[in-house]
Amino acid sequence: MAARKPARAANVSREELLQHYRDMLLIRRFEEKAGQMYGMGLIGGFCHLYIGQEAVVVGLEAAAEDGDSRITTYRDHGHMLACGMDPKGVMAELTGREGGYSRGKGGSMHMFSKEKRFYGGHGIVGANVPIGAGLAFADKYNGTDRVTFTYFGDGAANQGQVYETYNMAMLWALPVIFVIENNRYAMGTSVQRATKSPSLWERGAAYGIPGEEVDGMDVLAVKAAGEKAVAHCRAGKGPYILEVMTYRYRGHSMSDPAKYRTRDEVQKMREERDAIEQVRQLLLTGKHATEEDLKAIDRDIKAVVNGAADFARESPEPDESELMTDIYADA
Ligand SMILES: Cc1ncc(C[n+]2csc(CCOP(=O)(O)OP(=O)(O)O)c2C)c(N)n1
Ligand SMILES: [Mg+2]
Repeated sequence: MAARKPARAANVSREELLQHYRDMLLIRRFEEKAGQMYGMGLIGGFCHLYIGQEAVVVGLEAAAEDGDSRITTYRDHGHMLACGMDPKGVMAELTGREGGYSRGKGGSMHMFSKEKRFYGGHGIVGANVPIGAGLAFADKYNGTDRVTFTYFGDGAANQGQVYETYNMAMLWALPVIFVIENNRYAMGTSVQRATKSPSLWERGAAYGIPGEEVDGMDVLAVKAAGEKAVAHCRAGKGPYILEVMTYRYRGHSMSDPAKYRTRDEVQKMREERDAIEQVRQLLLTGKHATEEDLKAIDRDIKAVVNGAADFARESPEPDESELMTDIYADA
């Protein structure tokens, strides 16, 4: 990936940089806390952390507007925080408590918010992609100019249903942005081992869908690409593909033997490409903030995350009477 071009930062306001910094840091600190709570046995089942990929969802949410929809995979905590869902409700769901977004019955991979138009949280690889196109279909059918962000991974990009969806999305000019979060690995299989056509966004050409590759460790580049994609969709031109090149620092899930990559590789990405550190440097070198200011932000965010963890611990487990509720929608 190319090094940051300093010119890009010149047009960005102090407030915007600080907002990106806060939003990315909230995800990182939240995920670190979730990792700790998993280790303590307070979170059970599957738990896929988003650490390293923060700039993807923060940059794209900065390009979204109220009323737009988002849908993603099991690696979903960052998406929920970035679209403004309450960290308390997310953490309480991770711990299986009544105060969680799915009242403690969904867990890490199954949370939703009608208010924020966040449609989950899906455990089956690729399965959220056609649902995302369906959301866009509904928006178009209802005559709105809303856009749906449909996130999936590099591994999911080899799923057949993705291509059936591409075909229909282009045929019907659906306002959907397909966001491929290319973190270089599926569960443990590198992109190079899984495919001979590693440029994943270019596969859209077979269906006439435009797209581009984006540096996913540069939140400003992600936002700029997101704005372009949103404008394309809102103008009624149909779908757009963003292949966002990113990296996850932690294992695929909390149980990952990590034999498929070296520690050096992870360390190098953290040291040289970290998205939060890049914004931190822009804030400091541009004299937008001092080390003290940034420490204060970190303290504030840690307080929010600790508050979420306390709320989760104190929230009761769902009552037995909830066992058969929320299975079917009310007619
Ligand atoms: C249909 C299906 N096949 C296999 C799995 C097991 N599985 C869960 S995540 C995953 C890897 C997906 O990798 P990628 O799409 O790159 O997303 P990432 O985890 O890197 O975010 C696999 C194979 C699954 N959940 N669903
Ligand atoms: Mg992946």
